[in-house]
Amino acid sequence: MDKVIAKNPGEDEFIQAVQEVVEKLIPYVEENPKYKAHKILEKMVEPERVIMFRVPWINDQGEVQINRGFRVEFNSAIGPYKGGLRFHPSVTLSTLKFLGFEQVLKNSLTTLPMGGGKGGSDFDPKGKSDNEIMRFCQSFMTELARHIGPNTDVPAGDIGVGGREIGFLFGQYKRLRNEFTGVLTGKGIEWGGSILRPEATGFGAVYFVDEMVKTIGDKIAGKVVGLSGFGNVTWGAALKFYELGAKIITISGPDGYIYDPAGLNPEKIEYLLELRASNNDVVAPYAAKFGATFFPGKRPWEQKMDIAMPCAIQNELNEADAKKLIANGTKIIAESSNMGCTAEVAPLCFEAGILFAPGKAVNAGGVAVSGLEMSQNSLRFNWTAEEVDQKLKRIMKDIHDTCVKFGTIGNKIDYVQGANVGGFVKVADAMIAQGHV
Ligand code: 2IT
Repeated sequence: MDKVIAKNPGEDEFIQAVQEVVEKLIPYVEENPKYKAHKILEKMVEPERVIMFRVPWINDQGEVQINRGFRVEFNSAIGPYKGGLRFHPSVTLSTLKFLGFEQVLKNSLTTLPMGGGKGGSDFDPKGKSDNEIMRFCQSFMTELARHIGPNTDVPAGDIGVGGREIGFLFGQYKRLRNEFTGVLTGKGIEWGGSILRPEATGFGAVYFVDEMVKTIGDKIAGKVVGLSGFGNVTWGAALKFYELGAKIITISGPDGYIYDPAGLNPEKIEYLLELRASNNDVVAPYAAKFGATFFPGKRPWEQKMDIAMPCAIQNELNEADAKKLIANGTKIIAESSNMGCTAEVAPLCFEAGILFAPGKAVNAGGVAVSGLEMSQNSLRFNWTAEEVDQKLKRIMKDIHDTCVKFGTIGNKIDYVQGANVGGFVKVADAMIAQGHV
């Protein structure tokens, strides 16, 4: 860790992500000296390649704008680099290195042959017109195109990158290369996308939580659920929680959170899509429309809930929030955003005897269905919703089984240890088999 801190100065998020993983891996590596002999941990914390580039574009007023673009190609031991693109003003190299590092282990957990990577830009989509978004995406892809490909690196969406952006990015790649390939996932259904990819992260997270509640002899029906965010992940999770009979009482945005004691219903859940499409990054209008309460500048974790699921961004649930949740009787905290909780939260939950699961396990359904989209593109064939859903369920159950296998300590499950060790083994063994590269 001293070396990682010295080599990556100021990269707090990356250091946090590495620390959480390494703490859980060291005992395992000590028991299995081959990993130490091959310096696998030291290799894994160094990305295979980092690409950083200028993204110039012209706004609707005719002014030149300059953003910074990135792609971190972290690890290709078990497949092409795979992972999303994040467009958000908070994006730095540290953000994308933490996300890329997490993605390596997450993708390994899915059981599919995907390496790990992440990319994006500090571009802020808030308030931008469709034409501005298109010009930005075209400029971004003009550089990115030379580094990616269906057998090399396959990006997808993340915060700020949804179906519209993937469309603009795909169009520009196809125009530059004159190739119609599965170079991106999250494509529209009519042009190579997989059915259920938009729902997959949220659905997968709920399937995972369903496995978690079973371990305590309980079920999702009747549970009170607090979600944060109002984007793609929150939408998918809300749909599935509602279908399974849970009551969803909160959503949130950068402006504050909504408390809706009556619970979200399909009409309210569909309204999230409208809020997102407005490009304003606010949830306040929900309160006026549906007669709920808006708490400006606050986070949902002060409400009483059985299941808390952060679905927005990293470090959005901290130690004080977790203490409040535990005192209020919360039984499960399941990260659906990547590293949704600060470092103190997982150990606190373990001590208190409530279940905590990390993002790399809980939210892996998104990239898993991206993997299924890649398979369908290679087959030049489309699976039905039932086929994709069944495979997604199977994968989430497998990930849960892996967490139990590697994370059981006495009569408790340490999902953080289970996910980290379970994700690590396959990548580490592949790295050893492929020699010092
Ligand atoms: O964090 C994630 O796993 C994603 N944003 C999805 C990545 C993907 O390649 O589908």
